[in-house]
Amino acid sequence: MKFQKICVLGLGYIGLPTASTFATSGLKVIGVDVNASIVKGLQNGQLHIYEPGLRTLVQAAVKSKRLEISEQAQEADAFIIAVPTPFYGEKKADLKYVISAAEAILPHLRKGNLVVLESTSPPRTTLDILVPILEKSGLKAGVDFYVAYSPERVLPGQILRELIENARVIGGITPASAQAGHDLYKIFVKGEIITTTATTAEMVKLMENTYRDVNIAIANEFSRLAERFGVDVWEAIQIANLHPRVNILNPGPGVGGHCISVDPWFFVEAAPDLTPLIHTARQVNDSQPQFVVSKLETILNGLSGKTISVLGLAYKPDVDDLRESPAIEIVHLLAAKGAQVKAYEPFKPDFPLSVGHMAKSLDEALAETDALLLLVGHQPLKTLDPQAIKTKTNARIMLDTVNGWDCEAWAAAGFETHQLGVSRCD
Ligand code: SAJ
Repeated sequence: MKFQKICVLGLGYIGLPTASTFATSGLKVIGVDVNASIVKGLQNGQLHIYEPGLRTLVQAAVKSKRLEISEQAQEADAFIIAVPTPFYGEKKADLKYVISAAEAILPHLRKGNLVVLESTSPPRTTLDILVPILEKSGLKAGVDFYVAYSPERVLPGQILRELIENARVIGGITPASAQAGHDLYKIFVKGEIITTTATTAEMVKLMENTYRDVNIAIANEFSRLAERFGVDVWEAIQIANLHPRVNILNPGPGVGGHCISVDPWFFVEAAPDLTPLIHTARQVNDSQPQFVVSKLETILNGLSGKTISVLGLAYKPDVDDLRESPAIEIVHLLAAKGAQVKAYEPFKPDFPLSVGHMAKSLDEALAETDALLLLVGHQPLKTLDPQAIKTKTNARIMLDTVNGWDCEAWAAAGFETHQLGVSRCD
């Protein structure tokens, strides 16, 4: 199948890089978002999200006139839906954006078109939700037009490279639909393109993130066991991983972001009777912030009235994304215990924290405090020199939850050192 013009619905972390990459690969692309201020900003070359290299790519695509930003969908050869599938209250998937994007395509759907869903979705969403909406056009899916599911699998911080280089899975509601999807993504994907059924592709996406979540949950549980048995979990994991068939991930203050902390719930919601392991792993990771706060409480002999310098708020190292961040939850738990929080996030120093104090600089966060709590292994935080830090703070206690600091060096600088997953760290 040949494509000249496509319409990408949803201009977030996935839709915007995808639309821009198709445009710079020679297609005419209509990038659609329902948020008027995002549309206006992008039309003027201003981005609402940060991803390395994205600004330059979008500006080049807009300047070439191959990427047009609009609030309205238009007729096109293919439509890509890349809207969020958030979670609400009871850990249930909210498909309202997928539904409204499909409805926005309806008036423009023509024979021979391809519709691709990229949003992470519960199993069977393409068949049971998307297809019935599109068939309200009077056209028959798989006969008059093609439908496929192709999940994004790119890592925030590496999106532009991974979009092109990663293997891509394309699941069609028919083999011809999968082939049409293959022909579309072949335009820029350099990694292998694997075609399969739509429901398989949906499951593959959820399985990848669930596998990672379960692996991190076991690492977090190992960190608790190591503390109980007087072992350094970081050393133990490193040694275990020398086994050729073992690859344990890292413990930490919890699992955040909008993917790994959310996607496993799609399985739990869809089949609660079949998912005790997945459910428990989610609970283990969700309780890790509480574990960190309890550890600090023990170290400080209570938290009430103490001032804690929280270093790092992002959901993972070297990104400015704070969505579902365990660090934010830790701030709330500390405040609930009566501690004063001074938080510092080098990648987003102006974040509007609802409790505690957001320090504009590291020096401000370090002054007048009782303990330093490292929650994110950002490069600028990992490389802090304890000898220099001790001149900026009156705190002499530190707790490192990400194996970011060298205990010996901090102890040599006069700090009482503590690490997650280690019974004694000096
Ligand atoms: N984390 C740990 N220990 C680790 C690794 C990660 O505690 O060893 C934590 C991080 O600090 C973070 C969370 O897990 O809070 C998730 O971070 P991540 O880097 O594992 O993953 P994401 O959410 O940034 O991106 C994932 C990726 N999925 C996989 O690696 C299987 C990415 O490829 C997906 O495209 C993305 O989810 C997505 O959009 O679904």
